[in-house]
Amino acid sequence: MSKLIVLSNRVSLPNPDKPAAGGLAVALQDALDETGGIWLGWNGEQINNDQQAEFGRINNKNVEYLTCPLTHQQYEQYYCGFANNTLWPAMHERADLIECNAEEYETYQQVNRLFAEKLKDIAQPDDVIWVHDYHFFSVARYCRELGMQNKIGFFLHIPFARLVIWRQIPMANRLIQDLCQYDVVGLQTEHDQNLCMQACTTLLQAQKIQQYLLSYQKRITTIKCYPIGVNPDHIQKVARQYADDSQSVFDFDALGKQQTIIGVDRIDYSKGLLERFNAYSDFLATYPEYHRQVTDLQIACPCRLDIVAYQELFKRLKEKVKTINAQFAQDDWLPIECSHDVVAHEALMGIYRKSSICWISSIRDGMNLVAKEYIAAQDPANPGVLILSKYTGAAEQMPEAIIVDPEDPKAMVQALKLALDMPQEERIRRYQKLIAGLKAFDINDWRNAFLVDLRQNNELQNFKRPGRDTANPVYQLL
Ligand code: ADQ
Repeated sequence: MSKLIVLSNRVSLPNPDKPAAGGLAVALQDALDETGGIWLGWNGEQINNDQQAEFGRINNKNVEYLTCPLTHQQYEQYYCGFANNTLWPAMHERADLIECNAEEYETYQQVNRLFAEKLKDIAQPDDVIWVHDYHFFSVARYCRELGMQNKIGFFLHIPFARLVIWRQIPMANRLIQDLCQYDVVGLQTEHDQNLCMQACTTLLQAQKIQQYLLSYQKRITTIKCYPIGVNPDHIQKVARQYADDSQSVFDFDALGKQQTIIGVDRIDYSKGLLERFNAYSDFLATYPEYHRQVTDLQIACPCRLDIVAYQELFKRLKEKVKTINAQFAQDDWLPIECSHDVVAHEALMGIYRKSSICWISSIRDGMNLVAKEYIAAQDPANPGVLILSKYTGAAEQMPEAIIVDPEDPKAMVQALKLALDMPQEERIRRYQKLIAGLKAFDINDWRNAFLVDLRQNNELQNFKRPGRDTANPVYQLL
């Protein structure tokens, strides 16, 4: 059987000394383990610009992990620059934060080429390559230039930008052309799938030949949504085990009979953390009868702190928490408890189970796995309530959550009130639909659906394009 090669910016190394890996890392490791495989990417370290990057190798079971450092310049211009200061804000509708710089784009291309060259070194002709996320729009182009005919798939974990945003990026056409060098481009939602198809047909005049198929130059690319999921059975089991974890970052016993709201986010402007804290503050001001009856528990991990927008957000967030606590705290009650720690996956599942409400307020979000993890972790007999931003990919699949517009402060306050007051019967009714949805398409289904389409794309490449030979049997199936 051909092996699977995964490329992602960061590689999740199996490490018994670190907090347990989340569902995505486990699902990819399982897929690699099944067929034998390689996971390739950056090791998180930096070297001097004049040093030569060398790949390190770790073997675990059937999987080989190949990682290398980036030079300081690559880190600044590829990672902090074009990936996170151009593409990330573009995809998350923050046109005001897009910085577009030709030199950073060149370095982004250089890093994409570097990983393509490594792929060329390690891949056999029948190996299947799965590239992850916005750091690597152009890898397939370089692989093709190096003569590789392998099946190469791309999954975008974040939203796809609208045309009006792409038009603000001078190198948009080039990037979309590069995307068409993949055999399968996977998106999180139908909405993203449509935006991606539209960008290809409008910017490149590529031809849509069937619901999911695009023809551009000599290649047929599948453009299709594969909504990422979680492993609900596993989460249910560990959440039960860890619900009474005495090592938890929050002391639930000390909170007594209070209701609790959990929020788990990287500190990123796409997550709407300030909008949520503002709404919580409005709620406490409007409904004083809830003081001492509810506590907001926030796990907010800082990230990308070498980027100014992230440093500023972290600062503003800490100030906001301080202000709300100073305004409303009473002797034995703190309205917000906030932790900036990385929490082990199992412990986090236990925290979800103990929390009455999970409040997700992203301004834009590819999927939002926290929403799915929270539901999977609930006690079926007494489940909590999910408040979910309409701007998450998860909202497309979880309509039984309380769906809210995080940019509408009044709607946010009312959503919280509704969640706090929701009777048990109604919570159970919503939970049953939500958990059935999670089980119907879990993380393994996501991975398998993508890989099946990627492997099958083989047959599509051989069929003749419309207008030439419509008698071709494969064409007639389309
Ligand atoms: P993220 O933006 O990181 O992911 P999300 O989908 O919520 O967002 O995933 C975060 C994951 O990290 C969850 O599994 C969560 O449990 C975990 N996590 C968060 N904070 C943590 C902490 N402090 N300690 C331990 N674990 C923590 C990107 C996209 C999303 C998309 C995912 C997956 O931005 O839209 O859903 O990829 O495709």
